[in-house]
Amino acid sequence: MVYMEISLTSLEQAIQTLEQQLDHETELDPQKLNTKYLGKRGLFNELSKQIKDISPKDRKQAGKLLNALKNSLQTKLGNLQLHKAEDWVDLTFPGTLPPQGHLHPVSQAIEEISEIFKKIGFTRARYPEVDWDYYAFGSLNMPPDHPARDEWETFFVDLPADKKMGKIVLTPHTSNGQVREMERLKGKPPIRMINIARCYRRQQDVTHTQMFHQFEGLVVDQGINIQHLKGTLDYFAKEFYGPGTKSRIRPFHFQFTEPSFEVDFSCHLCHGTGLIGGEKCSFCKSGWHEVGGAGMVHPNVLKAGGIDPNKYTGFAFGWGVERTYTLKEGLNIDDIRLLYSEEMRFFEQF
Ligand code: FA5
Repeated sequence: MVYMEISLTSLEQAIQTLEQQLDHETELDPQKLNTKYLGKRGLFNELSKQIKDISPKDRKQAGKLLNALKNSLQTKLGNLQLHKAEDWVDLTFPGTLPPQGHLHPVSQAIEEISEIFKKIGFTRARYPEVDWDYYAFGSLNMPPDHPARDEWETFFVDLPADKKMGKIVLTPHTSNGQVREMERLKGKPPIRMINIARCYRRQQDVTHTQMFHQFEGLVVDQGINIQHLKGTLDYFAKEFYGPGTKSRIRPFHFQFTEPSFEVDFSCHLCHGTGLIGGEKCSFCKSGWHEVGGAGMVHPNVLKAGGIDPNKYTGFAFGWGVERTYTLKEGLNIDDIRLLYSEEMRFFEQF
């Protein structure tokens, strides 16, 4: 066979030239560079074809040289790509925003609830969350040792009782603010209070936590009646849950209101019918969700606050913030304990 023999030396020179060419390369696009040097029809493959023109005795050495060249090209091109990626700044590219936190969903709910009541003239109040038995129970028409205290699964602070005020408790409801608000106004209505605070009870399951929040409304003035209470409930239902929502009151018993009610709001899924496509609504089961209690302020409570029950009447309500909030359309929170977990994937959704 006749062929133009190429010496090992000239192959070495060609290899050196190719390496130098890459060292002084002006092309910037990493992909184009790769194709130019290592592509199917690239410079390396062109050079490798010369191996067939090398004398058989030198071919093994020529193969080694070409392999070393390939490794060197790959390394240099790899480094070049990294380098180019670091250097490359697109000034028109939008910046990366730092991660941003937000208010806890319960704080968001408290803000929204406060705003809704502010629009109809309620003033936000805060009263102690660690308070005397007197404000949590005694002043609310529950004489000492009245068994109704048990209904609230109360945490009692292990300290001696005060003669007049009784023991210290972690307030199990925001109703402790009722007589405190009457005292603040020195027994002189009108009162339109919304008291939002933490409450504590010895309870824990999917709808109960040991620490939770309630919001307590109290209105006292001349001529206040159940219609004012019902109007307020309807107003809140529409503002918080949407225009189609209705409220309902059912007879109940609390020591501090007479008459007393449980308050329900219509379910947003079945619109109060209890049925979806002929089947029982799986969210509410009955068309309604209970959120808390309400009633007309008991005359004994008005008296405890220094208000004349023959002249003034009032209504009060107290609902769980978590309970009220988790019933909002689209939230679908079936375990309120999640609100007090450390599950960031849950909180990032709000
Ligand atoms: C009361 O606490 C009364 N003080 C409400 C009231 C105020 C009635 C003014 C009349 C006038 P009740 O124990 O039902 O009532 O609690 C009211 C609401 O608080 C419940 O419906 C629920 O929404 C919420 N709640 C009670 N316990 C817990 C708990 N452990 N975890 C979360 N929410 C709770």
